Amino acid sequence: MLRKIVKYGDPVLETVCDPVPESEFGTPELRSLVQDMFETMYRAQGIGLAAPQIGIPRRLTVIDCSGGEGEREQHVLINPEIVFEDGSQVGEEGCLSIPGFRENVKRPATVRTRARTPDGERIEIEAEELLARAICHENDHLNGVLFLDHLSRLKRQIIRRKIRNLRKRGEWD
Ligand code: GNR
Ligand code: NI
Repeated sequence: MLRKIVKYGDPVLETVCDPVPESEFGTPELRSLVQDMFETMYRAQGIGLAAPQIGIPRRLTVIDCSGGEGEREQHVLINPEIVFEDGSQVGEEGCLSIPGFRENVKRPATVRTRARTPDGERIEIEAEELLARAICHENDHLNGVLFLDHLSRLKRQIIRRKIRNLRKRGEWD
């Protein structure tokens, strides 16, 4: 089922999300939520999606950076923690909840994340480049943090003003 992606301005995007409780691992409800998130992400041509972006304040993200060519490379990270970071990379970042805006953001070059799968298995993934960036971006969403929060005050103010104007013209939400 396709879900609606909430846009910047909705308070759910600035909420610290709650962990998925132990009792939900392995349930059909959790499995179908994950499927809905992939469907919604692929339809919107995103490389990641966090549950708060569909209005659900839970610590759950899906990622696929494979770019549509060849094999899909699906990652589901539930209650993730970043346990190691090293180096840095700067690259363009966007967000499905802030459509039309892209800015350079500094992120670690390498990250290691520890998380649970929908079945409750414990996994660890070490990532670099775009996958490392996506993991950081999605992890931020679970803490109510957006890529705008990594920009200079000036850049953030300019984007906020543009969004205010879009909203006035009824072109935002
Ligand atoms: O689709 C997305 N592209 C992207 C590009 C660079 C860094 C992070 C991302 S994630 C974003 C989808 C999204 O908003 N996920 O929360
Ligand atoms: Ni995002």
